[in-house]
Amino acid sequence: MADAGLKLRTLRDRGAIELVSDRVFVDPPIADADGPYFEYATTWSGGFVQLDGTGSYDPNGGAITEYEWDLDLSVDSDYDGDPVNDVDATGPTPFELFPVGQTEISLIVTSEYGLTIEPDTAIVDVDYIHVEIDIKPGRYPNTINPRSRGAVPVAFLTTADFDAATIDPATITLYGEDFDGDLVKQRGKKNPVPMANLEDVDGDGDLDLIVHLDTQKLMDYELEDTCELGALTYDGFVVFGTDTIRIVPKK
Ligand SMILES: [Ca+2]
Ligand SMILES: [Ca+2]
Ligand SMILES: [Ca+2]
Ligand SMILES: [Ca+2]
Repeated sequence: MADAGLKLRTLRDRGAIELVSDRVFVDPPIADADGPYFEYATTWSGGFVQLDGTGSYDPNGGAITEYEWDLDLSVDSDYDGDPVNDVDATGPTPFELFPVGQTEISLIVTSEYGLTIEPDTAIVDVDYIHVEIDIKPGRYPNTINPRSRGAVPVAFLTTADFDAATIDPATITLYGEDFDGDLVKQRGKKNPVPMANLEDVDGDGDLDLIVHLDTQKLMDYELEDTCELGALTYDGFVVFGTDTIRIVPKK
């Protein structure tokens, strides 16, 4: 008996008994992945999103000691056969790159008393700023003569949700291409600037952006019936719009 009592005290002194009883009796911490998250893309492929797991808590008042995020529940990033158990990011507020589209993520947390039983999930949505564009403003169909040495005017329209003046004309390009504005005709020899100006092309009372695309540079690309154009806003977010074109005569 003396031996048993001594053993119990020794275990308690080493923390082993508290550890066992905590696992059995305390409530697990609650993970809060927050969300849904939405951000505009800053490249054609994605954008950075600030996650916030600080709503997670331990009902016993313990500190949260670990945050483990799986940043895509459809991707098995640690190659163990399970797509929902990855630790892709840690910490309460990771700032992470997500692809364009919707991604489901999850968070589990560990407190000084235990581990989340159910992970909390959230949706992360990254998208372009979708804009209305009008190739050859006010005219249809939007015919392009591939032998023309001139330019194709394109209007980026201002709407209730979007101010076309926020677009940097020096970045206008085709979908998937670098935002180097190479497509836009330049004016001025010494310090060339893109041919772009603000005017109300659709007569709705707000200023739209008109740019002039170099027809020959446009013809360097394999264009079909749809022209997909993009640009960056001055604060670095991707805008995207499409319009139909008809190339006549055919090359
Ligand atoms: Ca995963
Ligand atoms: Ca995995
Ligand atoms: Ca048109
Ligand atoms: Ca307008």
